[in-house]
Amino acid sequence: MKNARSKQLFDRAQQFLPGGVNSPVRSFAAVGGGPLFIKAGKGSYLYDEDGNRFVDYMMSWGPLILGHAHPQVVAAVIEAARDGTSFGAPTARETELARLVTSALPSVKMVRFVSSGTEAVMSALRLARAFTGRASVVKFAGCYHGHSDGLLVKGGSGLATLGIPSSPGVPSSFTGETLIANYNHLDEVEKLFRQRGEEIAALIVEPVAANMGVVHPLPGFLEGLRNITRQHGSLLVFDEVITGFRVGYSGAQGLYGIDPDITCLGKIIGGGLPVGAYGGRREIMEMMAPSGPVYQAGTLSGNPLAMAAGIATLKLLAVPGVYETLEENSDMLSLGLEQAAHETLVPHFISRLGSLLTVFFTASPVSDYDQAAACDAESFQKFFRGMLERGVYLPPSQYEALFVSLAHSKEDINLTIDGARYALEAI
Ligand code: KE4
Repeated sequence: MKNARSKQLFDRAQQFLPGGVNSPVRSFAAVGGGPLFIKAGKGSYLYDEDGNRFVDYMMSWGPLILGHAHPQVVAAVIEAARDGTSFGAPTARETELARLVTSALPSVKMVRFVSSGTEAVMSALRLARAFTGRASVVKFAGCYHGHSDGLLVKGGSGLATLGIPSSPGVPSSFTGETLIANYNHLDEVEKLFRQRGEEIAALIVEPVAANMGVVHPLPGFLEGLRNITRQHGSLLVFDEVITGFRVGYSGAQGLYGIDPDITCLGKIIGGGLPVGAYGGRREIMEMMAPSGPVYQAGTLSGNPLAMAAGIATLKLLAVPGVYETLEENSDMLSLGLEQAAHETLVPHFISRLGSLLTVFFTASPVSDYDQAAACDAESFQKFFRGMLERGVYLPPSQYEALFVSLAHSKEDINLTIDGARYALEAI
């Protein structure tokens, strides 16, 4: 595969950008070799600077559920841009996107737009602490909620432990109020709340984990979190930055019938432009300045171009049959990958929910972070490389999800399955 131009661009990028990228996971560090520099995306395809075409399952890490450069999304952004790119003042588009979000998610009566998922989560936890008057926050090992200081933590050994900073530059005083439990281990959460419930402002969870690979909540897990937090006067925060409008038009909360107190969103609601959001019931959200005392602000929050892209995207997702098409094509992909892995005798566990999918290289099911971390990273690396050689671009990490879009055709999926047979035979 030609990659001279990407190499040249990567060498140059590393002179000006740490690691040559603006987000670490793009660096291909987990899969070896340098990253490919992308020139364009169209529908289900990525085109790199060396003229290679790939069927893309990274899809910008989730926002592009309609595929790259959807004509109606592009047209909406161009139309908005003709009237200016930013005003720092309220616009009708912000209210329209807020209306679409609140009508899709019954637990969200009011919403605040920001510019990233990190910003949404950081603000949501500040709000939860203010609303409850408490300081501690519970998160799960293997769940990722953006890079705000208090959430860059890793669990110690054993049961729920105090968060230990997982990055230099984060003082232990910033993570001392972050408590860690294991995903799908409700017993650990029960014990933690018995011990410290009155100190806990919120528990934040990816309702379907997708940052340790796709890991389903076990039956009763989410209901248990809802009951335990309610019982102790803590808020339940659903981080639906990935699952929001991905696993259904009403997100994971609609799929599982759970009403969180605060929901965080991102990715899809921006249609590929920078948008994050957090929302919940009125009595909570009205604590946010200027209606209440909790401060949060942003120069480009509610940016008109991003709002236009989000509105166009959500309107297209509201068309009947959209999620059925995603389900049909994602199921076809999953079955094909399962068949290919079975034929090549490669130990695997394929985890799929809707158009989110992960191929774990392990012989046993994955339901928590320890099991995900025990997967064979070398096999994943060979799989990634083999797929790239056959024109299929996967997220460059075992701990990410493949994102199927409405632009992926049955031909794309058959090409992917053929590529998988080739890639798996090399393992
Ligand atoms: P951003 O700040 O990257 O917009 O969102 C942070 C975030 C919050 N919550 C969840 C569940 C997320 O998955 C993310 C970000 N996702 C990663 C990929 N899984 C972004 C990719 C990257 O860091 O470059």
